[in-house]
Amino acid sequence: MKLDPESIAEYNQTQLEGHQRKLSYWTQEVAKAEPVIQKLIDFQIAIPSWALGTGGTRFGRFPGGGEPRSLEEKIADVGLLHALNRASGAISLHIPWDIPTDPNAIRQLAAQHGLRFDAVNSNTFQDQLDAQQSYKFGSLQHTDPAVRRQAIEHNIEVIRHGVALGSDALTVWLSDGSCFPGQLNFRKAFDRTLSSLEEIYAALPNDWKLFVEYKAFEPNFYSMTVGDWGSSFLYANKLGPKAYTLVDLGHHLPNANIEQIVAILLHQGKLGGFHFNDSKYGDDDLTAGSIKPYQLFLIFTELVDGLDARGMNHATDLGWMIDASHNVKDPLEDLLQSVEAIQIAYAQALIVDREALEDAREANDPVRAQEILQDAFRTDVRPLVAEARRRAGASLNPLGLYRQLNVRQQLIGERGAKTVTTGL
Ligand code: RM4
Ligand code: MN
Ligand code: MN
Repeated sequence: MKLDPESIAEYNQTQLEGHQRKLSYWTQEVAKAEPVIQKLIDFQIAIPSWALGTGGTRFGRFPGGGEPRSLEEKIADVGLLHALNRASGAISLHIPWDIPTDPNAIRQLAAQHGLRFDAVNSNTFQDQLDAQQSYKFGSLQHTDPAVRRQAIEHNIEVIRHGVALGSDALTVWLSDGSCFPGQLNFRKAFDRTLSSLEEIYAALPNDWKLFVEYKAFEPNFYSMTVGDWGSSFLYANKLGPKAYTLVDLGHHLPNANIEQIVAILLHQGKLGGFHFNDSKYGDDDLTAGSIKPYQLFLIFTELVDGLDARGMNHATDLGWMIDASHNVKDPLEDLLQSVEAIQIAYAQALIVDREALEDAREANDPVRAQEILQDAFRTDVRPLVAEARRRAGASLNPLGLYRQLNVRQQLIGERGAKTVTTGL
């Protein structure tokens, strides 16, 4: 379904009075508010094509109905999100879950929805039906050169698809590792992975980036060959200037200080991209900001600080993407919530009094430093986020409009109640 711009305007009219009342505090803080609103308008968060359906767990899957059955319908869903919030202007494809058979037509369709193609993702963590070689014991690290060759060729193929779509980055997430002590020679696994990555890197177009994503555990439970930011950083450094580390929030061991990791990677010019989600335990892939909103804010505080220190453009110099899987929520509602949580954390990070914070740090005053951070975190920036949406032509309250229009019911009407989308 396509959202009629009229319905957004009508809905906003019904919300306008309340919105303006909440915004009135900020009208006195124009100098502070205006740049934040503009940054929010510019900031776009990519939606992964595999997050538009119900993921489920290894125990079961409970599809919700009206889920996209094709790449075209996935693009339509992201288009719908973008029409509602004007902040989801990009889509990220996973190959081979979503192979564009007619890239030009797909590109045009995306452009009609105001979408561009974000990083493309390779998949060497599953065996495809027609595959000659198996990834059971790894892909780029594999002891058998024939398996490594297949995985390298697949990544190069993914780059080709990305080029055809106008994407400019490849994300490599490897499930490679081992489940038992003794199973793997760590040094050989490292060297093989590096030389495989080198071949993929050599196939990158000049203006492309390669994102090396790490993950602490799962599906391998004893060791992961790219298991933490240190190893990802090492690969990225050895590969060269087009290679970067990608941080997925759910890929750390419990209590890891992600904001510090982000700060150092950015400081070293090696932070490339982000996968947003939230978790209580591990790679839970829950809605961003649903469990640890303060952590999300602290991460954004480091991001804004680090980006500014390097004179980088917040909106375009890093890859921003949601990486989530939905078990019990309507995926589109979940994604709307995630985008909003990210925008709120970003806006709060933008209003931190950096000069005062730096003074407090230099004076070794942790009390004042905490007050400054929490002052920003406890400020209700939602009117600013809503105002950015209104100015961009989006809904003042995307979730409210989504429910009012019964979008899911309409999608079920169009696509059926029993639909299963490709992906996780
Ligand atoms: C992995 C990782 C990757 C994502 C796959 C589907 O855990 O987060 O980024 O592509 O899941
Ligand atoms: Mn990820
Ligand atoms: Mn993950």
